[in-house]
Amino acid sequence: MDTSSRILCKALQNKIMSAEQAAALIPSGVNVGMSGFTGSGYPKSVPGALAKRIAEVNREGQKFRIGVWTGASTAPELDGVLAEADGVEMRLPYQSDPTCRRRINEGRMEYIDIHLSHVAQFVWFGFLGKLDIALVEVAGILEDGRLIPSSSVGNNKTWLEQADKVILEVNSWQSPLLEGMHDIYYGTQLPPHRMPIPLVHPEDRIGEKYLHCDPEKIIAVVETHAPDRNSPFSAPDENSMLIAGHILEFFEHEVKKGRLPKNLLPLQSGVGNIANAVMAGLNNGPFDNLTAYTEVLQDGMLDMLRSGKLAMASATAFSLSDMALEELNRNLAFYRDKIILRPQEISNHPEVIRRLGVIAMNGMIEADIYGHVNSTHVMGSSIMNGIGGSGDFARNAYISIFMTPSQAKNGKISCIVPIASHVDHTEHDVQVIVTEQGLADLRGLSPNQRAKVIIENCAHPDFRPALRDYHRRAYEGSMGRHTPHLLDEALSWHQRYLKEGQMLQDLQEVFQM
Ligand code: 0RQ
Repeated sequence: MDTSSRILCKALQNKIMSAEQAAALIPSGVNVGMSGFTGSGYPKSVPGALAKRIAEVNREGQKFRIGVWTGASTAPELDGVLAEADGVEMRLPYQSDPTCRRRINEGRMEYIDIHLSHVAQFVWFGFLGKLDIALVEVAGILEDGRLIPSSSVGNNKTWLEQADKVILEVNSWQSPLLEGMHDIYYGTQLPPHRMPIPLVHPEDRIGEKYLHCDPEKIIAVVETHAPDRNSPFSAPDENSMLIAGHILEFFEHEVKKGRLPKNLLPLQSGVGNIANAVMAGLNNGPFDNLTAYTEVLQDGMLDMLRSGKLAMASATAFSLSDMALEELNRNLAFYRDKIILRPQEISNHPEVIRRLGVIAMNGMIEADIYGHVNSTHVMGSSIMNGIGGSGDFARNAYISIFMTPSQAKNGKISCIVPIASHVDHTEHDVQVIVTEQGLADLRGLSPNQRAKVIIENCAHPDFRPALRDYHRRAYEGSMGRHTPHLLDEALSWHQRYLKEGQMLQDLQEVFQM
């Protein structure tokens, strides 16, 4: 397809230029708000051209660095190349790129890990400093200058409104049928003028189909034809299927008790193996007419839309494997009226999540025996990805579920620990913990009651005796018995791993230290 047919606005046609020319308009020291959310809708060509320029300047001994703000994680063509060129001074609000992770853990890149729903308002409030340039992928530009959003919305509305200058990438690889799938809400105000978000069902449309941008701010338009990053799909492993089984059993129990309706409540699910296994379980399970109010739409949800189990899904981005992406694009006419893509401040909005009664299901690194959850840091200090949207959903959900295999690193590390080495979700935001061993329903339990259920239902049998022994001795020996701890000993649990040579090597492999 002729790429220029995507740029219908005459006034912008003389701004069309190459990625290299557009990258030359980005100086050192600026903050750039880029599109992109879990590998979809990120700019495909300007970051690469910019990274080349940065690497050249840095080789000459100068320091060329920018701030990179996005929706969430992106792809090697954005995070990877810029990190490799050592061109990122500050990264926010979420990443999952190996090179980026290494730079952050080496102390060579600053990183602020932020609740995804907070980013837009933090920029509006000015908490993060000035946003100089927006670099946003779109699927097309209408005659009147309105923009057809791409396969993710993320923070694009805010970037386009707040940045002084705008660079657009128009990607003709994105299906033209994306037009009309988005719902961009322009009604958010700052306090004290803020009004309720008028969204009461996941399928409600409260905004517009297009993004707006002042044409005067647009300094470059770059044409691209490149696919989104695909997350490789691996068939669910045994542990994931066991975890999914426990969750389905729990849902059936809750329906019987009258605490969940027969079609459950809107589902939020993280990405990855376990999330896909839960969706596969639901696809073959007894619940019909389900809905999703989530951040990312992954393979499992697409299968459920196809089978009809899932009536509709609201998200801010796609996060699909190769195969699923092909299926989506081939049959977009079928999917388009069942999917709504919104800005992440709405997909992750605490008010809406609370109102809808979302069931939140997220992965974790470890949980402690009292129910505090660590989603982000290995051994308390090395960042893995970030909190992402897990906090937006966990705190405000009707039921907040965290899931992990009971052990990591071939059974050397227990994911149930005496004290979490870093806390992202406190005991107050965690209602259910699930491992392949079983499910701990923590609702209505005190810390000591929770400890018993978590150890007996979720910890691996190899680690249960040590955890029971710790809890018993802490109860006997600590100053207070409400949440008993022997702090020196609790913290040395993680320290012990780091002292074992092989263990340290295993972890170094993960973090490429
Ligand atoms: O490393 O692959 O080298 O073995 O961590 O662990 O079990 O594959 O799990 O991919 O689901 O990721 C919390 C990171 C889990 C993710 C986290 C090692 C383990 C493995 C990955 P290897 P798994 P997952 C929606 C919501 C925060 C953001 C979020 C995450 C690697 O779910 O980033 O929820 N969550 N967003 O071996 C040492 C432990 C370990 C450990 C696991 N206790 N100690 N290493 N690992 N547990 C999406 C968005 O917000 C965009």
